[in-house]
Amino acid sequence: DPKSGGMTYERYHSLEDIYYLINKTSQEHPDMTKLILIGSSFEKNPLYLLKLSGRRGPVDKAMWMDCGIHAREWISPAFCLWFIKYAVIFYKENPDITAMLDKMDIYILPVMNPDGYKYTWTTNRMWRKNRSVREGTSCVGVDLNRNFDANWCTAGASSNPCSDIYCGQYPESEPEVQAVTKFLRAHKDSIKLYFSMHSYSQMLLFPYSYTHDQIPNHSELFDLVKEAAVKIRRHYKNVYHFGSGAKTIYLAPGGSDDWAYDQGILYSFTFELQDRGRYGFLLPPNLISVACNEALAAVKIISMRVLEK
Ligand code: ING
Ligand code: ZN
Repeated sequence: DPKSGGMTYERYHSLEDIYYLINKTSQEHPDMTKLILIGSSFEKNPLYLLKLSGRRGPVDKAMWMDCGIHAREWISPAFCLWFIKYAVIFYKENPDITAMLDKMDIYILPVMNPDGYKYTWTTNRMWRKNRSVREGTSCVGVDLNRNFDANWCTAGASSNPCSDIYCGQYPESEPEVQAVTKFLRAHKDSIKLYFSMHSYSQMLLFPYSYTHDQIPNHSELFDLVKEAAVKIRRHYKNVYHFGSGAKTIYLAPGGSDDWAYDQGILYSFTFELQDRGRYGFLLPPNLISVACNEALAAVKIISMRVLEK
């Protein structure tokens, strides 16, 4: 249990602290980690990816996880940091994380939207989008989870730059989305699993969100998220809803998991972490550990099942 493993991540961290922490982790564990710069944000903040690997030779499988697409969803970057810390502490201690790191590389992007995240710390705690500006409007920001090239800007997104679900001027117009899609395209043969972490509402979602149509392996993914939700319910007494995005939450085009799925990453998920609305985006720090532990349990179950296939 990470609580007994010296996890001191029960607080939220500023962007500067997050850069410091992932840099420190990579220096303390050079045998298991590699820091990769995949691009930079609109305001030129770096987009650092941490690659986690077991102490073994090269493997041909990989998993991707991004956090912090949306600025105000603070539990999401907290989860990526929690996962990184858990992996380096419990590799060779916990059988699941050991199997995961022995069989695949894990790429983690702790903050996909650094400009927005910074803005929630300094100016507006409820900011969602990135901070890009363009000519012709005084409104700022694009919803990065509407900017992927997946049925872009149809029902469930907005072409109004002032909207919180603004899709941008064209698909992949945003540097943060460009950096991620470039990396995923270059590694899509090895990446078998895609996870995107959001909050709130406690849901385990999979494609599609851009249409009510079912994906070909719908029942397989349904069984995976169901097993994860049952585990969370038993172990943590918390209810997570599950299913395809369009049916479970709402119609939303241009999302990252739908795009990843259509690129051929057939195990693609979006998690909505705690809570169900009591605190919403303002989840208090004392709830970070349970929120992260239950999400970790879900990531483990799903990825272990996929590795068995
Ligand atoms: N929810 C997601 C959003 O971007 C989602 C839901 C999931 C959309 C998958 C598209 C694809 O609206 C939050 N809380 O951001
Ligand atoms: Zn979100």
